[in-house]
Amino acid sequence: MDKKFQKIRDDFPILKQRINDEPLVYLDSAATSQKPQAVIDAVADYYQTINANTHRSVYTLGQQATDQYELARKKIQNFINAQFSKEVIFTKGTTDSLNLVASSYGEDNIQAGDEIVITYMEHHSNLIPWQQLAIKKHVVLKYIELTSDGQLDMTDAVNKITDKTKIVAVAHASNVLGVTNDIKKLAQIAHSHNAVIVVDGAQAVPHQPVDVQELNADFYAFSGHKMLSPMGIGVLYGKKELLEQMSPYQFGGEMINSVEKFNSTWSELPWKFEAGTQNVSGAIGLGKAIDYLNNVGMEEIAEYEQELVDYALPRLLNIKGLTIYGPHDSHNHNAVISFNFNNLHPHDVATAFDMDGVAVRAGHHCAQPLMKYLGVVATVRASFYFYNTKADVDKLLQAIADTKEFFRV
Ligand code: 7TS
Repeated sequence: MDKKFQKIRDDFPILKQRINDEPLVYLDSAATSQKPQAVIDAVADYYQTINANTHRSVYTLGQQATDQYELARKKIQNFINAQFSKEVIFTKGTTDSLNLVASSYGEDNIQAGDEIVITYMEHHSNLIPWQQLAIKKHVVLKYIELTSDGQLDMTDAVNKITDKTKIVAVAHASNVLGVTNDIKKLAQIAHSHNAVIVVDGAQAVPHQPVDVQELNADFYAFSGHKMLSPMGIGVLYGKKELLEQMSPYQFGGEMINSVEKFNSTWSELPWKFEAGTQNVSGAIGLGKAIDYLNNVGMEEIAEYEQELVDYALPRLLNIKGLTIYGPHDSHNHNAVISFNFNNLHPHDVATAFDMDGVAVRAGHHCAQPLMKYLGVVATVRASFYFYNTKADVDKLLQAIADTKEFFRV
């Protein structure tokens, strides 16, 4: 499998660069993925050949832009197996999608006495919208605990989700712990109490096949830029019957049916939630990214990334003075690996790695309550995608050895 994936690197022009006179080893795909030439070309081609505003022009370019934009929606529908294309709302990204649900569904359906349940492993974008809604509505926000190895404590989930719960908001995959959560099971628990489940899929959709109907997610959010496409485009999937009863999130052009002086009516799904000029080139880029991912195969991507983790994790665990957060068993660990070593500050570690051309993220990873829960201020995080190789893992191991030598630890 390594050979096929080795060749894939040629499709990503940025990976050919040298950083500090070393070949670039990009290990920050959890923050954003790199883009293949096909996606870069699709965006350029859009601007060179069919750029026009969508849904408002009868002339040829306007029609072509609209067709391509709506084709991208269809590709996303198939990619996540949504039942209807109108269940796919274009947004700016995961953060925007989750704010949409909190502002619209949350505002309309939460009342005093209700509870919202999230987890300790949430990214701020699946935490603050619920925290602020809870403050505004005077409702209780509950956190599902983690087990000692950083997995979601499903026994605690059963205890925390009750008949008072109206919304369960949970990451499909953590951006820190390398953990993938059992969304199907959590959805069952939520639904048995008549709560809806909102899933943050930012770290899952790029890496594994996702079927929103199989998961039975009520809402599912993800970002294009973490799955090969441009920044500023993302998706909110929502079940049709929920989206239909929800109020618009933003008001303005394109989202209306008719506007009178003192009242207005709204457009149908999905356009009710797409106010103003949309990121058409981004949507087309995301469509192209999905073509690319489908061509490689999501099952194969998942298997290959597992191979990388199986290779990396035991080697990292072998390093004296290095602490890994999240499960130590590689079969329970996805391609996000967070660690600290020898009391070195993560920023110093990441700066030292950069001297070797190795790009990793250091910080709280927009998960401050999780950092507190783990008892750390920050971690170093290496995150892999299918354009990484075992040679990249070896470079990471070398960077760790060099850093230890540099700081004499
Ligand atoms: N949810 C998770 C689990 C994430 O990892 C991220 C981004 C988001 C939501 C927000 O996505 P956005 O596209 O709206 O910004 N995570 C990271 C990260 O871990 N480092 O940089 C961005």
